[in-house]
Amino acid sequence: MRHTRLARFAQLSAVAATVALASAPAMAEQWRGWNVHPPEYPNSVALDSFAAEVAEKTEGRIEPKVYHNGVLGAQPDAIEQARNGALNFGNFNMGPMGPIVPETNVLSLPFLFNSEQDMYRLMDGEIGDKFEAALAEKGLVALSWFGSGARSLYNTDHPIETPDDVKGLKVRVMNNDLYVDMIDALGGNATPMAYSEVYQSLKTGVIDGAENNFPSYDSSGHFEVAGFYSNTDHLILPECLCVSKASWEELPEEDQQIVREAAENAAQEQRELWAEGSRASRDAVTEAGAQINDVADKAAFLQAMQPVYDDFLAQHPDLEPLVEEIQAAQAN
Ligand code: BDP
Repeated sequence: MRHTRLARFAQLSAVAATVALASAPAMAEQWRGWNVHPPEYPNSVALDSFAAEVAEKTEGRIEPKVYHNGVLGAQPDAIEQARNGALNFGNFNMGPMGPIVPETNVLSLPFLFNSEQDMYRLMDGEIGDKFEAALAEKGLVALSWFGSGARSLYNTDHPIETPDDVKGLKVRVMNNDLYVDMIDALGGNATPMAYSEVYQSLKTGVIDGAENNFPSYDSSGHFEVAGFYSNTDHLILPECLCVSKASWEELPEEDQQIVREAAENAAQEQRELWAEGSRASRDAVTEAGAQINDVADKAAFLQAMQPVYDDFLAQHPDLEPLVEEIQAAQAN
């Protein structure tokens, strides 16, 4: 008797569970996103907008969360994690992407783009499509392009006016051999290092300088420990809002469309915030006592860095047409 009642109870529970499952909304996908910057940084604000738009328009089917401040690890590791699906998305710079997606090294050739506007125009067009295809082959879907201004050199104790002023300086670079070659070409010693370690290394004299744009120089606090910023503008590097291909391929087409549109809107917002944020950061660091030195002869730096092009193209002749295409698209 007892057994029969229990069996009946079990049967009913099973029915109830099935009904509950059928009527509950599909389980939300929790997406984890990597970001190296603090929450108020232009990229971070745009990434949060991306997350909010995706959650809203998919009615909670995808719930992205952005982890700011690099808490999910250093960029090269985060790129690997996004490739293998351990992370769902991230805002990645094309500098540390080079060792993983060789084609993107083209973007790290110094003075490749004449201006941020040229970079945006070309990355938004067919040239950008070629980089997207290369990234996709390595497991990353680049949905839109963010800007990161122009990177310039900064150091602890003197303005840099000519390539000679870099001689003997220990300069931190992002993880990419091309940047080691770039600093070598100026007579300095390059040290590839994680972004999170640069402040302390400048402070303790492990390095004498680094290179970055104004918003990063400002938000990282590097201006406090390396007060001479010299506008060499040697790198205009795009960044992607990239989704892991593994996560992307699981999405129905309707959701892919939503995610793509949200990424495009985020890029629009980031570019606007970037223009404002760059000016504000420049003012803030100046106010705080950093000395900004407008380099009069940037061509001297381009000339000194020419061996980087020659060596790169000697090693990757297959990428020469792409370099030439980018250069030709900016000739006026
Ligand atoms: C910032 C980039 C970030 C890099 C950082 C760096 O936005 O992706 O990690 O520079 O220098 O400008 O490592």
